Amino acid sequence: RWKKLTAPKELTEEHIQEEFVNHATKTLARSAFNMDDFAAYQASAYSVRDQLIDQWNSTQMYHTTVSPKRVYYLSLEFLIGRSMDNALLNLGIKDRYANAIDKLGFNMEDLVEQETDAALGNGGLGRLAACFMDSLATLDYPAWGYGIRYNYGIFEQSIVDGYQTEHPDYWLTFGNPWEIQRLDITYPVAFGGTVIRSKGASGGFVYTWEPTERVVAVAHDFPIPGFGTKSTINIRLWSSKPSNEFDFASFNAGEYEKSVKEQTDAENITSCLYPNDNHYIGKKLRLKQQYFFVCATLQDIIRRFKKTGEPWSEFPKHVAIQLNDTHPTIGIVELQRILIDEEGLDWDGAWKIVTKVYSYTNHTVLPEALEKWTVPLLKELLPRHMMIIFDINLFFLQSVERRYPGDREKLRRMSIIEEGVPQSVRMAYLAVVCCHTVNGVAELHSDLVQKQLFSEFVEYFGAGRFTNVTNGVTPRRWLHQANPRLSALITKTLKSQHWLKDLSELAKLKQFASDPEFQRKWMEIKASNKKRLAEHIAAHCNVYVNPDAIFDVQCKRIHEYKRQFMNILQVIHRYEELQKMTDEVLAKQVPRVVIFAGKSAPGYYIAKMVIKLINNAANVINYNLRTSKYLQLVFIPNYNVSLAEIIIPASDISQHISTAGTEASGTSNMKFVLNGGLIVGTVDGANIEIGEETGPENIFLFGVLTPEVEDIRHKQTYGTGIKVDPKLDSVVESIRDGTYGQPAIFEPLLHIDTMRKVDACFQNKAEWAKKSILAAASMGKFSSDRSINDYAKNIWHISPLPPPE
Ligand code: 26Y
Repeated sequence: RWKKLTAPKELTEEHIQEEFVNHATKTLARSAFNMDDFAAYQASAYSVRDQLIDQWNSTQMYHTTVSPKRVYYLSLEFLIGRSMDNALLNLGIKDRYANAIDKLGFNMEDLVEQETDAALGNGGLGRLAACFMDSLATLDYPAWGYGIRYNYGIFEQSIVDGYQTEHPDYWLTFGNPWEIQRLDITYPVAFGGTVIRSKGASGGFVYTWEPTERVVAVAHDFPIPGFGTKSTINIRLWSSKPSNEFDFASFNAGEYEKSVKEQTDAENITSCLYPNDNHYIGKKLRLKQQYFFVCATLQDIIRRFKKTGEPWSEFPKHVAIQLNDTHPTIGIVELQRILIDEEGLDWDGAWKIVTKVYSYTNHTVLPEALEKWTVPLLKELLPRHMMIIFDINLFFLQSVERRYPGDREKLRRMSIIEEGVPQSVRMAYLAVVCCHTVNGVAELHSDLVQKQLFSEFVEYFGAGRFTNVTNGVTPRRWLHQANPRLSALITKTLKSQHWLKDLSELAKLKQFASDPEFQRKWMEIKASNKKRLAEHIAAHCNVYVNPDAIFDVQCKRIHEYKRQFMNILQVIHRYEELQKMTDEVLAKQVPRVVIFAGKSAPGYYIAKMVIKLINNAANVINYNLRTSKYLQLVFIPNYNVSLAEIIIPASDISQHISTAGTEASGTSNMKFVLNGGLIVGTVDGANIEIGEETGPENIFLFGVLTPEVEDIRHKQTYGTGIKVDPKLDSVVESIRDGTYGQPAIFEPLLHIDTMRKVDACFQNKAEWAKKSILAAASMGKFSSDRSINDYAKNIWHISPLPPPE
């Protein structure tokens, strides 16, 4: 009877309309006379959610019966963006929905626009986690994402008088149809207090942690549908709430105010996402967030494992845990603690299990981004964990000492504890010592991780512990959804949609790269995407950009190492050159629209000044009536996933110009090329591998290689500034051609040169179209499906488990 009642009904247009009306009238309590686009969006969303829940339930039920090895992806950030369009496309029901809704008087494209982004991440690392979840579902892997359900996502940015201003992103105001609150799935989480050591029954010591603060974690499930499969996996995000037991105690003691404060303190833990990207700030609340979510997550994982009835030794056969950077690293210590203090294993038994379960992805080599919690703070919040970290370090250093007797300096350098006042814990070293595998996110980056960041650990543990998994992006969101017309053209040309499941099939487009008819269609789609972006810019920046110009884009977090400053200098230089031109020469210039977007961390002064400079320059450049035909400049406010979906399909070129060796990978570079944009970039991160795939003729790489950077920094210290003065033209020329050695500190000049090359190329329309097609057709490697298969095979050792039909 249950089976019969829960069997999915055929999803006809009529059924969709029934469900829509049902949710409008019952879930939302609206009448037909009171349905605006937002209500219609909500009604559609709730009915799509029902579809997701059906698939989710059968996927989970099936996984429970098979009990395979699962991967758990732990991340402080999931930058999901909108869900409706993505769910409709992945479930393959978008057309049916659009038709059904159309007949009720609504336009699906308008409804999709009503959704607020789930912006629970800063940038690359958070968006990567979201792409990985899409691939895990699409490839039928048994997988879970775990993280925090922040009440406030990354702040909203507006530009006031040229300056960035921040506004809170309370994204849950009107409820959230894309989550299922699980009031029944809760776990206690404790902080603070002391540890009591006593003699155990078998003679050894036992440790009892008596915490002073208790909160509760409540699960919220975000179903993630795969594309072209029934597999629907889950991101489980935890929300904190006060624990009743505890506040009763204060309440009964007559301390009403105290108990209310404890309530709000508890809820504060999951209030907001820290808006720093690649910059560590040692805030106590952030450490609480980290422990809060891994503590709840491990209880959930262990509960699931215990259902198998198998002994602890079998745990690693059921569980792989991936740490998205060091942010969830305290989870390693938590598992060791649970196994020893709660499950009664001895140290070695617990250690064997822990080290078979965890693996760690490093996303940056920038020293200022590496987490180092101070020992006093860790002791205060997590006294038992601090003891365990000291023990892990002790055993580790003892074995280093055995290998390198008497080398005190080596012990100091490799110690998980950094000496100083106060001492601190190097979280990356802790992760390297405890994980079976450590990976970087692009070939060059993984190389630097091994040679620069962890070189002594590579020597000590062997190179086998270290590997590379080059990042990728999901072609479902970043081509099929963001660029529906290009997706349709590709499907029509390849006579199948299968490329969306196997992106390497894009290579078959290469045979059409010189076909004038295909080029025309390809470039017409680019032109219409540019028009769409131009409309957005008109609405949000009050600038009417020339859609026939080269659209030259740099959108990403504002950071010194990403060198937006160098880019804006190049733009100002270009503007000044235009001023000197006669009308005749001016008329021959290739028009250009330069587009910046991106958020700065609220406390990052220099980055904020770069935003101000861009906006000030825009105010001069755009109002010069003589030259604005040839050069326009805009800063589009509030860069987020939804805006990226408009900008990326509309770019002719995009800039990825970090100092060599600083950008671990970059992932938007992949998205731009996938959409037929060309890269202007340095020899850094994934740019290198993208260039290998496209061939050097279809990417504009410039600048020096990583090993030269150090050398140059040194020279720069003793060198003098350079002036771009016409009188020095010949001098500059000789610098450029290398007469005085590597032209490294003159990268701004090389950047200017590269932009000239772009102008020249753009004038040959057919050649440009060919480059655009060939580059996009070479992007097979950069599907996150390939990344996930790499992880599954080489690190997690898990297999796909497609649900039975
Ligand atoms: C410690 C804390 C404040 C912190 C918070 C966020 C540290 C780092 C981050 C975020 C880092 C990040 O987004 N890194 C980016 O990861 C991408 C995915 O691997 C890379 O493509 C990109 O190059 C890298 O900067």
